[in-house]
Amino acid sequence: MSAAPLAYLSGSGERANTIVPLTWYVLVVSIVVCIVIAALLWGGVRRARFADSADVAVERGGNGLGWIKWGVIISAVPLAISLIWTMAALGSVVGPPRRAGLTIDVTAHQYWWEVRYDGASPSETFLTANEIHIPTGVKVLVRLHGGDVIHSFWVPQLSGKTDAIPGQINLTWLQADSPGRYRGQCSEYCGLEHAEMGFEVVADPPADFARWRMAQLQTAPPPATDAARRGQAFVQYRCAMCHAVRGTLAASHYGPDLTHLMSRRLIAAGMLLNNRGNRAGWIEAPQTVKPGALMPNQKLTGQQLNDLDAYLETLK
Ligand code: HEC
Ligand SMILES: [Cu+2]
Repeated sequence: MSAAPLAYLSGSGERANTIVPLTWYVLVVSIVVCIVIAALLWGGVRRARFADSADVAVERGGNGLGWIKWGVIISAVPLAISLIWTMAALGSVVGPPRRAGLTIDVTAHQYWWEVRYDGASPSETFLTANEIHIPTGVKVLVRLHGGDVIHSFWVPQLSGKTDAIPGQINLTWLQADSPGRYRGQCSEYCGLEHAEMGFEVVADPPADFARWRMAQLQTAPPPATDAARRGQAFVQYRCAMCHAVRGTLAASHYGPDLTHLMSRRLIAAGMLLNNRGNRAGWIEAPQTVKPGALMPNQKLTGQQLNDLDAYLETLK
């Protein structure tokens, strides 16, 4: 498995720290309920088995109302606790932060995530995909857009789920206490590759985040070798109707922005490690790797693949 686990029983930020204890409470109560019910059932079955043989006439048993009364009282208490707790937890995490340190726009597409960082001017704006960088300790407002159908944005260790709906902007927020990679996942069925619509939130100390942001702002460097030059020409001719590489003629935002492809740990929305073999396999036959993804198989020659990768490797 190439990705960080989709852990949801531990939290790593203000929002998750509010939600996770509630998750544990409901989990423990559910387990206790299962055990108690199973024990009662087992007891009942045993008693029936050891009762006298079948030829004894069925008798009217005692009054069962006591069981019902106590059953209701005993279940009402943990249910009421979880109701009140849920409302309190929702109340404290649901609203957007009054003062967000950073605002980003995330658009959910079948089956990947577009991430947009806006700056004071258009030249400070850039796009990336499937890897959301945030500074630690900062409340990050995320504006969620639906690119095609309804998706849902979920990073269990940092926040609850929020839908991304076409034609509407939903707000959620992230805040990570400690640096790390936190796995996220689309959690609203959106089509064939819904299960492979993952992403990662990368929390870095603010200075590292600032460095990452500066690096992302750079346009792609001009290719330095013949192979890379051929690769770039090929990208502009074959991939440019769907992909952008800033600083070149490729400028479509139908698919992920490839300007800094090599800065990402994973490709194909959290599915594959970003290494040479996986990149080649993906570009050659995305429909084998991720059937239903909106990138057609490219049917390339070995030479074309080599040139392409020689170029893609310069996109740091
Ligand atoms: C018809 C549109 C289309 C064409 C043409 C296309 N792609 Fe894609 N590409 C996509 C889409 C959509 C995705 C996202 C797929 C997913 O993850 O579900 C993608 C994903 C990728 C990724 C993974 C990016 C990431 O960060 O996850 C790479 C690399 C890539 N394409 C390279 C190429 C190259 C190189 C070419 C040209 C040889 C090409 N693509 C042609 C639409 C296209
Ligand atoms: Cu989805």
